[in-house]
Amino acid sequence: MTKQPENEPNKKQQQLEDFKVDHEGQDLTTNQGTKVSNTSDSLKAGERGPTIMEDFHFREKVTHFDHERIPERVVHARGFGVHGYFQVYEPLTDLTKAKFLQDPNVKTPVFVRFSTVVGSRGSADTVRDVRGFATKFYTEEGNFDLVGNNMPIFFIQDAIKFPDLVHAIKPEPNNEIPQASAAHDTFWDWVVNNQETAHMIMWLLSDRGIPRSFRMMEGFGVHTFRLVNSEGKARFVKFHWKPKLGVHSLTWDEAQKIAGKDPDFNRRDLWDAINDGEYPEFELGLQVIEEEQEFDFDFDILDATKIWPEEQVPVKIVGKMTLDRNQDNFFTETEQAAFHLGNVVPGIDFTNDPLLQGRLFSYLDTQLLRLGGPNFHEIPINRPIIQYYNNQRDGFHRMTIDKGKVSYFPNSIRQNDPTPAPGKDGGYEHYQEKVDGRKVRTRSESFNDHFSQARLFWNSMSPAEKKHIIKAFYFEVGNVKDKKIRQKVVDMFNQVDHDLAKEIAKGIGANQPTKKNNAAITETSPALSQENTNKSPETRKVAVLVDEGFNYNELKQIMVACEKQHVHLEFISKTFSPVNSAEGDQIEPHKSFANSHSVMYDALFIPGGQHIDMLSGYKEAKDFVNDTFAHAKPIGATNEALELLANTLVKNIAYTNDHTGEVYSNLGVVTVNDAHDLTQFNQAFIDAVAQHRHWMRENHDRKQA
Ligand code: HDD
Repeated sequence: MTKQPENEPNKKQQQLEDFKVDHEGQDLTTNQGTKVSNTSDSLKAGERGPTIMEDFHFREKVTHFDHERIPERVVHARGFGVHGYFQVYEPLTDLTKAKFLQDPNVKTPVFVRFSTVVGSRGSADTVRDVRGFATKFYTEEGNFDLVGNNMPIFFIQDAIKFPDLVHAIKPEPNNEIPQASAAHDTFWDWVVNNQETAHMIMWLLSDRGIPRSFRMMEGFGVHTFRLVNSEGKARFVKFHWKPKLGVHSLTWDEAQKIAGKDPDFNRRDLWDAINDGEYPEFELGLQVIEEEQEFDFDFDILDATKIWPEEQVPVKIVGKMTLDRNQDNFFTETEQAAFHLGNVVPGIDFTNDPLLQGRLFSYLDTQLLRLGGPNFHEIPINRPIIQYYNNQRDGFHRMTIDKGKVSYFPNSIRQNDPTPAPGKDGGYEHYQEKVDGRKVRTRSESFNDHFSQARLFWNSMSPAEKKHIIKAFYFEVGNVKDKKIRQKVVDMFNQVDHDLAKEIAKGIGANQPTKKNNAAITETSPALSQENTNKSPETRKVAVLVDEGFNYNELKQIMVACEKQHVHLEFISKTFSPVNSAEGDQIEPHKSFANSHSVMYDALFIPGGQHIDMLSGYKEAKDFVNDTFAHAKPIGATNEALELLANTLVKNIAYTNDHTGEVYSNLGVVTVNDAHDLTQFNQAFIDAVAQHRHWMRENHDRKQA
């Protein structure tokens, strides 16, 4: 990942500057600008008397407070926004006339809002859910919003089902339980009655449903869009965001624990990375299908429950987005951001995907309630970087002062201005797709295969990923009280894979399914497995356990090695008091055991030294090792620290204890004994960190330490 001081103001940032207010060094005033002499005592008739109506400051302050909240988003309520910019690698003139995709020197400002879907605004980040990945490009031709998710497909094929889906998946209406992730009885009842969900359920119950970081997940536009070039030639396209850091996830046990220990885990991670100058980068990828090839596939390219397997339709990487700036104010930026699929620029167009068509209605509609009227495009975060001109007027909170008496078209008083621009002058002209049909409430038969791609996904998973999916079924469906629904889940997924269904049945107390013909898919799509993702140690967080008498020489060596590769170390001790090494050097712990836990880190390192005697006596230190081990994360231990491992789960696998000074690395546990120069050890440990998880260890995590 490149580290670049790219904080130069871009056009969107310059525009936002005009709205920013710095309160430092200022006297307190009312909203009318009148200075206030006392804001802690209301105006009373006598020291112990009643508060009086005349207190305009009291009334203004409390009234404003009473009205501080707006409705949260009906879905994707919990989100976090960041700023950045996008640059195309080379002109895409052949594919599209969209201006922001022509010039590699142009940096188009973007605002990205990442979100969970089901939970309310105050819920936890690490629940099992789809993640929203919405990008607003502030282009010179107006705003383009790519409102996607971290999964390339969706639950349903037609937008008219969306209210049913959301009612089923949100907390059950009688008691608002469960919070934040999919409801149990209602959701699974809905799933078994809507078998088009099969493919999406496989994604949701896979590791993709619990990302390690917003920086480490893919983004997808999901629908099939159109790109249109200046000659009017159109092609079908799917948009992808590929994170430079690769796609990585938490384990389910971690995700649940983090939800309690640090509910802000994903937003904090993003905020910290940007503040530290480690700007997340995502490459934009395009899958393109020629119009003539529309019917060449064994799936319908307009069906949003289907991927275009990357092996069949390669993803062409065309540009990069860099997220380099945190917001100044959560409400005015993240909360007031309004995304809409209908925000497109010339050169980007729609298709007849019925899910896409319905979304085109919903996004504008929902903002009218959420943001209180039709002028939400004037809110700073939503404004395009170019001025808009039209005859729309008035409404709540209108801020633009439109001059003149004309607000209609056509007009002769102002010679028709503002005048519609033809396509050649940049006016948006919809692609003239020929359509002809009867009005019918039916679905195309080509949308009927719900299981082939669900099976392709299953086939493509590594053994560890398959195991995680099965366990996710145990948790999610195991919580369904209605046994009939549980049985129907088994029968439904029997159509994806018989062995999968047998495993599900075992875990949820359902009858074993009878063997049926599964979807006849034997292929795999390697791009679907996270095992094949980019692996790098950069920006990973390593917990280092220290106490009085640790070996500073060892710590120093690992600090230098990790810094070179952008791996972060955090020192954790019993308390926050400075800790002395045997050599007399002092370090300050970043965290104490009370405010840290292994689930907040990607790896663990324990340096040698006399401190091991003390650490061995702490339950928290042992828990750190055991949990890190159980979650298949790297563990490094040098010299005396090996003694600590002997009483933990690590003893279930082979690690060195001999005195040869040789580095030993087994299933992500990296150890060395009798070594002073740790060069070799450090490299082996950082390599283990780059691997992220050592899943084979999951076979060893049951035996008691
Ligand atoms: Fe949606 C928000 C993504 C289907 C109706 N959606 C919303 C957001 C994302 C998505 C990322 C949050 C935007 C933000 O950060 O403010 N939605 C998707 C994807 C879908 C999808 C990838 C399928 C491919 N959505 C979908 C359908 C409908 C909606 C079918 C309605 C028919 N979505 C909404 C909404 C929301 C929304 C109600 C709630 C808040 C908002 O729009 O601004 O209009």
